[in-house]
Amino acid sequence: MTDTRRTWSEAESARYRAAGYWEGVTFGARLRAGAARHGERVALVDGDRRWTYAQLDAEADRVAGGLRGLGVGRGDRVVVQLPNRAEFLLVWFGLQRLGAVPVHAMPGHRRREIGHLVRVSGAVACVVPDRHARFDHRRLMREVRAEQGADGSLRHVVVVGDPGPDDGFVSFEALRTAPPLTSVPGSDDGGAHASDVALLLLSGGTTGLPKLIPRTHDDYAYNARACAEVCALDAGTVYLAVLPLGFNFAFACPGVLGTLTAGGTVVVAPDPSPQTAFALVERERVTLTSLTPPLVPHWTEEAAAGSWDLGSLAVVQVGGARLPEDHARKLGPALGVTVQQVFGMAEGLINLTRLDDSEDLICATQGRPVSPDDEVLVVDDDGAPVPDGTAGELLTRGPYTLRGYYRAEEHDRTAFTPDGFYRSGDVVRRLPSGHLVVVGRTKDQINRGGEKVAAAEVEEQLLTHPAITAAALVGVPDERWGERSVAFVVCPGAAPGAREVAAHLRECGLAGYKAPDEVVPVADLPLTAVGKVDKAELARRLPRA
Ligand code: J2J
Repeated sequence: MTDTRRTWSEAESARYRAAGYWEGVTFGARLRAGAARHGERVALVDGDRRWTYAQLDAEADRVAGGLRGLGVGRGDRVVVQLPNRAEFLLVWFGLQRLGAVPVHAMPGHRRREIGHLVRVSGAVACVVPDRHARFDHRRLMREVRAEQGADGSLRHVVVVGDPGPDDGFVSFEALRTAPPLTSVPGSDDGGAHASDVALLLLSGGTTGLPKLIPRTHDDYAYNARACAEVCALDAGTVYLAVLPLGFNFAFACPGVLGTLTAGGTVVVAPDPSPQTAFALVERERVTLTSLTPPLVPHWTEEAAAGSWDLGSLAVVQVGGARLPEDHARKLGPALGVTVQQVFGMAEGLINLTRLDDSEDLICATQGRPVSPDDEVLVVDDDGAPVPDGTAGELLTRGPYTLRGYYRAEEHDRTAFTPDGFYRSGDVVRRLPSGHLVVVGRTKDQINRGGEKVAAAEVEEQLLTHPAITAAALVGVPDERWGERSVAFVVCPGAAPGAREVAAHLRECGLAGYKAPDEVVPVADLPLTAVGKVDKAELARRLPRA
């Protein structure tokens, strides 16, 4: 299949290069340069294991050597589904060294999501853990492999840990002992160009099937650097990766890549609990971390209750979903940090509150764009710009915002305006300072504490349940998650309960976090004047808790 990706025009590209946003350097070459500059500094910490920049660079060569032995090369896509462990980054940089393209999967993804990612990306390999969170990923990969069949693109499954018996799965450890890719000029990145796609991120999605987001070396490196500048990162930065590494927020806003660009240290946290995180903050003198809103009350409570030394921690970012203002106001004093709100999207645009913003801006807004060349339009239903202070849909275009999804031309026609603005589906108000306040959304998606659920994807699977003849998934306000999902179902006979529905969706191969929190039987689904399911009306019918 050819890559018909829509991208920036020549003129725009020239402008972004001239402005210094796009530096023309691949991630493989960046790692090599980082090793030359920061060689003996610690780049990565996972438990008792540590890698200096020089060691990380050498490790990327080893992993690349092993992957090349499997036939993986420039432009090949590889689905990476690994939990927060150093191996995520060893694999990621190994792929960059070959000019290959990691596809970021989430640890919770199951047969349907992984199968879809493999199919759409045409991936030649998947990298998975043996087991994680009491789930056997080898079993999942056996199912995916069987489903793809011999005609599919998938050639290899690499397992971090025990590959299991006679499946033809490759052990990551064995891969690392293959002859390393030699460090000769030109072998830094397999000959990739900085304008090539460097990675594919998964969109939160609004349709039946999630879309892939192509990010180039040029644009993604700028994304990380622009965020790093706003956060004033330097070689003294110690970033704690609490959220999944595959999540754009933790990876590049500024996250892992921003920290490594600055010569700092990345520490991976195996779980997001405040106990685990605070112990790492103490031990590694962490300066920066990032959270989603549901974690905030737990972190705030534990900081007050425990006797932790959080003195090194300077900034805590919160984003991915709306942070209640009073949670924001309590977090800073409880941890003794500056809070930074982050309103970002894997598609591109990142908004950050500034470290020296007033407390009101920090607590009550979701920040402003990180690049002077981020173009933001707030428009009404007819696409006409609205005055500051009025709510409207956020459209955006700029040096690190995609112009088209990966192999999704049909979808692109509605997801972008004719002049290349991405329709975010977020409803915002812009203040005269440029700060944005997220007030709602036009897209049919549920944001469950930062985890995005495309209503259409779940509804499609709900209809495969024999008892359900019609279904609508609706987001309703929730104390803990910000929003929870309620499935309204029409059933001629007995309606299944939430547990049965969850089991059914699991059978369908859907990630667990997409199962509805509640299932409500209804006689019929109300329609709007234009004949769409009236989800606002359904939400109103729900008895208030
Ligand atoms: C309200 N809604 C928000 C916020 C994202 C940094 C931070 C987050 C993401 C992310 C990211 C929000 N308040 N503070 O990629 O780099 C909702 C919006 C947005 C969608 C994007 C990053 N921060 N959102 O969450 O691609 O609806 O990226 O369009 O997963 O999350 O989701 P996603």
